[in-house]
Amino acid sequence: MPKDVPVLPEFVPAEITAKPVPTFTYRGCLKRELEAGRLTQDDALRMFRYMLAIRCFEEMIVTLKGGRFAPLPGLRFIGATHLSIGQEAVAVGSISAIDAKDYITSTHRGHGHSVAKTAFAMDAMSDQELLEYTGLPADTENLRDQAFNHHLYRTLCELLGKEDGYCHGRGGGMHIADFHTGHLGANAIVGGSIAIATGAAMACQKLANGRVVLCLMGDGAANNGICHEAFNFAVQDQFKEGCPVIFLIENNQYGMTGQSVGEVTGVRYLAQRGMGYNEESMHAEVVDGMNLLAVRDAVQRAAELCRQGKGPVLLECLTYRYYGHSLSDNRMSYRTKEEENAWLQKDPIEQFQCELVDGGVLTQEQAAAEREAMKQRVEWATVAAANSADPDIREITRGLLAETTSDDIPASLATPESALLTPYKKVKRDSEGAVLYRHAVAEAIAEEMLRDKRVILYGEDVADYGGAFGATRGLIEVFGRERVFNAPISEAAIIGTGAGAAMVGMRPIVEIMYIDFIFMTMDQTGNQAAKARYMFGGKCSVPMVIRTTIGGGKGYAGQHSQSLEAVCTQVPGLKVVAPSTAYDVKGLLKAAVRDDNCVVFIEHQNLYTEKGVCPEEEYTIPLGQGIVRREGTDITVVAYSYMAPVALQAAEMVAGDGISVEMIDPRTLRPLDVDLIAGSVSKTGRLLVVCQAPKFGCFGETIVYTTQERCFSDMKAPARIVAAYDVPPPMAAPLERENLPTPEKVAQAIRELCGR
Ligand SMILES: Cc1ncc(C[n+]2csc(CCOP(=O)(O)OP(=O)(O)O)c2C)c(N)n1
Ligand SMILES: [Mg+2]
Repeated sequence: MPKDVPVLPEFVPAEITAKPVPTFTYRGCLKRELEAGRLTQDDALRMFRYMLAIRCFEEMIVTLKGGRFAPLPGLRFIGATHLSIGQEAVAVGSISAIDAKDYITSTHRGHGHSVAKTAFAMDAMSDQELLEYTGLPADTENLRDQAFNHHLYRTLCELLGKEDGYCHGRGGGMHIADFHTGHLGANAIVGGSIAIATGAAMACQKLANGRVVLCLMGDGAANNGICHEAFNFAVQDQFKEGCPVIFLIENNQYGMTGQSVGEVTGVRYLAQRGMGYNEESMHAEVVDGMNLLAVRDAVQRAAELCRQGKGPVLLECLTYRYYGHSLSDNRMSYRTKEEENAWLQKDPIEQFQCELVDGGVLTQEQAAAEREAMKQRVEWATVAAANSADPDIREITRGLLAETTSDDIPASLATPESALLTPYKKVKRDSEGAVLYRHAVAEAIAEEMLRDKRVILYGEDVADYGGAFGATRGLIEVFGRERVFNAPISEAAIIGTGAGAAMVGMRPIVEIMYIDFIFMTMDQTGNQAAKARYMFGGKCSVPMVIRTTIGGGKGYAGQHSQSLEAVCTQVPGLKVVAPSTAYDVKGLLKAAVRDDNCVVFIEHQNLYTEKGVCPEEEYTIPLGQGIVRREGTDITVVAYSYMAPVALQAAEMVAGDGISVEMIDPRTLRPLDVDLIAGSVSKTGRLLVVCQAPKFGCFGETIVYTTQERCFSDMKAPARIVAAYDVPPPMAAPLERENLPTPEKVAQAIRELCGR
């Protein structure tokens, strides 16, 4: 399909201009907001209380860190202490301005975001919903007050690593999340959630659920590569309805100690950067982040733009953290008392208290009583949390992987025929019923997209071109650009947005053209997509398939021929699949799409043009089940992906020497079918693993170790691995030939192991 916009050689002299970025435009005050009916006294009081809650919460951590909380004399807080005292107006102002159903992503300095998000979400619940959500008894008096106390308790439990914590103590303060109330997670990787927020927003737009995503991020995060990738991803012209994400830079002037202005950036305001991304300068604005009402006003307008299909929006809220980066930081080594005092004069809570008094909502005495009451609530919650149960150590693995799939979904989720641009036709079989491996890939994707409209496909060049290897050719003609689209060359954002979209209800298939580029994504793959479920206490699923390819033998050398599967199998939380036949690639890919976990699906470039029998009928192959490709009695040879046919050829070669090879293709690397392999090795007494990766640390080592652990006493010889040299893949044909396992090399190893 040709592109919508032709690119012609038009060279017109002119100047590039950008939409200006307004700064500090808010001129309102509480009194006027109340008079205009934009706020009620009750709203104002609640916002004041939530700011107080955040401050008291953070002050309690200071006390606990010093071991000075009298009711708990032995308790010393362990874990990170990134406090947001001074920044309360940003958390409360911004979250008060979005709907309870909207999402947020947060940062390592996110206690305030967590306190505010769930508090506002609880305010929007009915009594019945609140009872169900909190688990409080039905006859609870002052339910709303008690529910808020309960929320403080659960937040403190998470910080103290307790079972009652929002993430059951798996995440702690830096990875707190509450998916039930739209909190998609704090993130201890600076910038780690910017693409997740973008993907969640893309999903909201595609699911047409009217929600927006508020991405809270630091000024330091704005300098991380993923920020650029995510900003560009969000502004793409092809998202015609806009991407409803508000990037809110909570600029507290410093990273850890590096200062944004005058040191580690070249701009006065980070919001200026919006000018580089689209014609609207991302609707960027600079906001007084010490003024709750200014933040609220800006975020309300931003959310409105997002809901009108005009997102994304970039807001920079200027604020200040009164403490250091953490409690171990000597902040006076990089800033002055004068600077701190200047910001203290702008204290968000003091400012808002004055507004409350001016607006007739509270008297000074009542405000003081509110402060004392909140302090006591936090103290109560702290004692209760400290005395609550630790997680059970026998349940250390709980929550890592989802046990569920989307096998049984209602027919209403199927793609209606009317939504297809052209009717879908199955791949033509040859007289034996065989198709190319790459056609089996496309067929699996098409079938799953038909079956479930939440499945989308994107990656570099996957649309019109069909991917670098033609494996997705033809899909855009059927499903259109809404569901099959080219991504920018932003590998990290491809995975990060996929993870975000998956967290809020889509089932993305994303493509990383060569596995070599997975290194570009390792935070998003290894720290985000893989870990989210466990860190967040088993409360979210990331049903995403990362399709990628391995290769070798084509002279593409060090950065386009690697076999990096072990980089992925090392990370708990990922499933890894590496099929070797057309039949398997279809059945396994369909199962991977339905799996509720993040699956790295490794296709082999050399196999794309191999044919194999592949029924048109519906079938899936369960992840984690290997297959015996050839039965034998003398030795077990384990090989996957392209090494499987290599090993089978070797088995043929040694058959002439009277050696009977049992060849196993595990198909899924994680979880590995150890039962099948160990059962075979118990029978044959010998194990050889063939791997295309460099030998040291290759996945073959894992196969060897886990097998020997099971059946060492049955083994007649030490296990062996035939793998590549411990070098990056070389280009020169003789070197590359020497580097890769061949049937001859495998046959030789088999003979040696069998003493022939
Ligand atoms: C990718 C990454 N690099 C470095 C760190 C260490 N680190 C933790 S917080 C932080 C500062 C982040 O600054 P900013 O984004 O402005 O957030 P703030 O701490 O000011 O809230 C750094 C460098 C990290 N956690 N992740
Ligand atoms: Mg900062």
